[in-house]
Amino acid sequence: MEQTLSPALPATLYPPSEATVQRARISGRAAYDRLVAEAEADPDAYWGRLARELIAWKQPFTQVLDQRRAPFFEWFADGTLNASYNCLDRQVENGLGEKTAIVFEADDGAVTRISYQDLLARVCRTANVLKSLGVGRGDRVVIYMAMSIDGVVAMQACARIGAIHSVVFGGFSAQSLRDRIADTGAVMVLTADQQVRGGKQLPLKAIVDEALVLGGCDSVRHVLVTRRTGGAVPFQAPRDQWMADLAAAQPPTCEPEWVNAEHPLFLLYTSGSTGKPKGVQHATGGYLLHAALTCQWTFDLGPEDVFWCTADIGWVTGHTYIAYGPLAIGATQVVFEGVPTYPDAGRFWKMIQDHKVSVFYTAPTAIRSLIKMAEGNDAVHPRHYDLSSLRILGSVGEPINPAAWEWYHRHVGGGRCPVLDTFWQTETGGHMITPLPGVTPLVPGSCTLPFPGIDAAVVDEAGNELPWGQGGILVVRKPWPSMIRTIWNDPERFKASYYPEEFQGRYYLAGDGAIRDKTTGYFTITGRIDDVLNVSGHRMGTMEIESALVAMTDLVAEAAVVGRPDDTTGEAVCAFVVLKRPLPSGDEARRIADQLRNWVGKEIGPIAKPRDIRFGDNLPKTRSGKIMRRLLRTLAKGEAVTQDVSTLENPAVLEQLGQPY
Ligand code: 6R9
Repeated sequence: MEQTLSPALPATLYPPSEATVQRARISGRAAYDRLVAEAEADPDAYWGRLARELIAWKQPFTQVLDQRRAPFFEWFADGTLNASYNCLDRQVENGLGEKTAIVFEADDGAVTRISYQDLLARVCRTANVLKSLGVGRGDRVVIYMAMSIDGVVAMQACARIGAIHSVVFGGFSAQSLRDRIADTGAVMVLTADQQVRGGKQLPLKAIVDEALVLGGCDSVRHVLVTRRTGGAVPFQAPRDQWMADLAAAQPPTCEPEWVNAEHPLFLLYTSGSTGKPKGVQHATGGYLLHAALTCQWTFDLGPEDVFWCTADIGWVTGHTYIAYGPLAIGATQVVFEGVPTYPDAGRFWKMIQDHKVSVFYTAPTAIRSLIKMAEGNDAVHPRHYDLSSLRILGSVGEPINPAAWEWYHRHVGGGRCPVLDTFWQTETGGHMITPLPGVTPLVPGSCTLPFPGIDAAVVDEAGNELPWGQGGILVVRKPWPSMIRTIWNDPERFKASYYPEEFQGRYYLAGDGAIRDKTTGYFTITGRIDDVLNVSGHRMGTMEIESALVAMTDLVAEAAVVGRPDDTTGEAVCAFVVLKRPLPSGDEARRIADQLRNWVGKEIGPIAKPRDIRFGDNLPKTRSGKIMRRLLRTLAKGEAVTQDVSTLENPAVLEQLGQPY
């Protein structure tokens, strides 16, 4: 008989503080319930109301949701708008022209501020440059730039003229860049001479050059280069030009291109479970609505806040919570070029102190590594910084284990700031399941309840809703405005991935497993569906075991758990562990492995004990900081690694992790 290991949510609930409730835009459970009820009673009226309140339309829409081509849903389809107008002109017209839009801190600590009116002028000049080179509505523009004001300007400039941007993370290789340029059929690439991270100058333009000769990039007519370091870069006339030279010759105004709400705003490539990355396509109107709305409701951003999202613009988080959302509501935000550990691991805390950041949004992987650093060197512990400006903390990208949550809450938030564990995906455009600061009592390890209007559920393989307490497949029943529209060039893959036949098109399939708490109904994400293990008929999330391991805070810095096939038990649990002490071997390694097994056995149950445990100096991660689980599964099976490991920071770790104990 299959049995579900309960997630055993800790009993501690952290209720919102009186101060937070007083201040929050959405206050108290009753307010949340009213919104949920409004959305349920008449989704069109609910989303239509919000779309009218939060977005400035050139031509108002007359229909909210059009389901005729389901699952290719359309929202606000006959309305017209411009995303850049909504983010910039609107603020200037509302008297916020002189307000700081972006506080940019460079790798070396140099700070540049730009106001809304100056940002608008820069976006307009850049938009005019693009237009003067024949780029227009519907053309694809690939952006290969680092964290910078110029990067945000590039995205906004595309939006202004109706061009579709596709940002490629500046850490991706020439081959990945080529694949994305070829798939989008981009007519232009926007890049910079170099990027600077952790005191090092790294190439950008040179990688574009490499990508463009790999074949399949004939569509690219222009490469425009922003100057960052002044380092020498080869130029190929007439294809390559300096952006600054062209922009200086352009006027600082540019009439926005009014597009239909369904006009694609951007393509962003993300990994699927197999094969080549998918070009996730987002639509202008619905996406912008959710970006703005979640900034207001989840982050509770107001005029006096300083928001800082540490994501890179190469990921969806940097799109929604840097390039669009905060600007669409006229907030002030910090944009950071560097890395959290340079010049030391106190950088984040120092920046929060210096810029008086009030709402801070980062990833569990960053928190876990900073915990490890702070424990190794007290000088970079957050307690040495004045973090009293903080009022809300957020987490995104992967499950945050309770130990990291507690540390973040206590040492960064001083025990007074709610930690919002926001669950969402590239495909969902913005937050899906998340606490709201003035509403939701928090439970470490749970993303709590759906954002009002998001109809999330946990179902079994046949699509039947499961009772609370039983783990299953996370789905979204009703469409929502910021959902993925299609996969670029591959509508069939869109349907197969997200609206598979098993569910007869009834649900959006997130690709994650989830379980709802028996009494609160809170959601806990149990990991990607392919990460859910089944050992002797017992179903358990890899995350539960990881959490148990990292709860040994004096010994374990980080852990990742995957399954490997086993003839008798179906699957066996394999744990990859980074210790807070030098890499062990031989008897010592065996002794520590046993200690960890016994601990997990005690924490979750004997069934969850890892069959084998492997130690490494670190874990293999993608450049975005996600653990490369597929690679770990290969290692766990004892098979030769055939995956692309070119993005690994420390390839030597593969050998260490090959040894089971
Ligand atoms: C925004 C983003 C999406 C996948 C998603 C899930 C994992 C993201 C999470 C989380 C647990 C959270 N994920 N947030 N898991 N709790 N709060 O990260 O988008 O890069 O597309 O990743 O990340 O597995 O399916 P993306």
